[in-house]
Amino acid sequence: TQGQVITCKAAVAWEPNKPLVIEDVQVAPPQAGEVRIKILFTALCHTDAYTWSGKDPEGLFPCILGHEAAGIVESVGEGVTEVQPGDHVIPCYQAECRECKFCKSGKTNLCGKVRTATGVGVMMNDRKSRFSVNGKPIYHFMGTSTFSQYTVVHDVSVAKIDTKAPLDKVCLLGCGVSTGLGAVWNTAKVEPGSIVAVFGLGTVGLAVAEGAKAAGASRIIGIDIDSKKFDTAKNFGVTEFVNPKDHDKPIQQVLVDLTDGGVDYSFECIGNVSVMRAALECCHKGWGTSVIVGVAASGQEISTRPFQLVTGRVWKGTAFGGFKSRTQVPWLVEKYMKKEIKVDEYITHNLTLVEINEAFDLLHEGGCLRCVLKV
Ligand code: NAD
Ligand code: AHE
Ligand code: ZN
Repeated sequence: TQGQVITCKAAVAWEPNKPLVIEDVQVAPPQAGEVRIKILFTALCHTDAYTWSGKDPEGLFPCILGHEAAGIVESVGEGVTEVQPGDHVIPCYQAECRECKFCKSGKTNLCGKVRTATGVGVMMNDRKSRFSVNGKPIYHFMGTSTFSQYTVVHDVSVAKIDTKAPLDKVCLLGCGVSTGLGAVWNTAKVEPGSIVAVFGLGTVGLAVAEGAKAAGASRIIGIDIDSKKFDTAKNFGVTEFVNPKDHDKPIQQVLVDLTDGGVDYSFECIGNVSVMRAALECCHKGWGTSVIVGVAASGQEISTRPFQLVTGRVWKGTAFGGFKSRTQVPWLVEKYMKKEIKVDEYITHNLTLVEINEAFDLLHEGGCLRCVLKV
């Protein structure tokens, strides 16, 4: 198949909010600096649902969504040296070129090399898509497009992993689990003894709790409007549970009262701007740090009284938990193989690519953390 167009099945989002359609998609061969991957497993993340909903200002249609996956390299374009056909890989929506201003700064995991292309659904080389259906181009998504049996990505967006790692599990390290852990370890840098609040106990929030437990937090307070989340959350390290619906006071006040003045670290893992405000304002005066992880819809803005920052609270955000993708995803896979981090526990459902619309329905039900699709 090397150098040839591959026709395979992919789930195409033709329009926002309309059911995805399994199509025969033509996938062009990888050009210079590109890698064609046979995707074996992909999970669904809330961000896929967000873009599908039409609320993502970068959302373009028709497109192939999906960004939490694992697969095997099928072929590589000219000049690609770090991976070869047969390598097991995780596609990374957050690239790492190791050469750009961002990568060299030592201050961020963001990479500038291909971001202008991935934000508009094309490849960097010729600003075109490698996907088409009957000659009609289909946009890429996040530089990954994993809801397809084959995808083409930039070489700077491919993490090569241990061939012994189970791809049906480690696909989760392509987004949600890594993001939650990294938000705690890299962005907040939670210290032993800290009091931590986690808003939203989906996969990302639970991974925050797991990361906080590993970092030695003394109290991990989980906040969710769905009380059913608490039983599961205990297994990920949450020590106390607060449902805002059980209180008349604003939730930030409830937390300040519970913690003698506020928490040391808080994490917003929902994508709701009023919760982001509460997460900042429940932080302790003088040092409390709040990290925004959730993705909020187009047009939404955050606000608080500047006095909150004047008096020492710090507001931060994180993309992919601050992890350098190509370097650290293989390390996360190793940690999973050594049973130092959980992954299996986040998988509540397993379906196949053709059942993807049911999988999206599940994502909106409380009982689903991650649904892994066999592609
Ligand atoms: P999810 O839908 O599984 O989890 C969200 C949780 O929040 C649910 O348990 C829900 O009951 C709870 N919730 C909803 N409204 C609430 C409220 N008002 N107060 C308290 N709890 C509330 O989603 P997920 O897959 O875990 O993703 C969480 C967020 O993180 C999404 O916005 C996603 O787009 C974003 N995300 C960001 C990054 C990043 O790199 N920054 C990476 C992955 C996901
Ligand atoms: N296009 C969206 C941005 C969405 C966003 O913030 N994405 C996160 C990853 S979410 C994964 O589930 C991210 O990494 N952002 C950094 C980047 O460069 O995109 C919008 O709202 O505009
Ligand atoms: Zn995601």
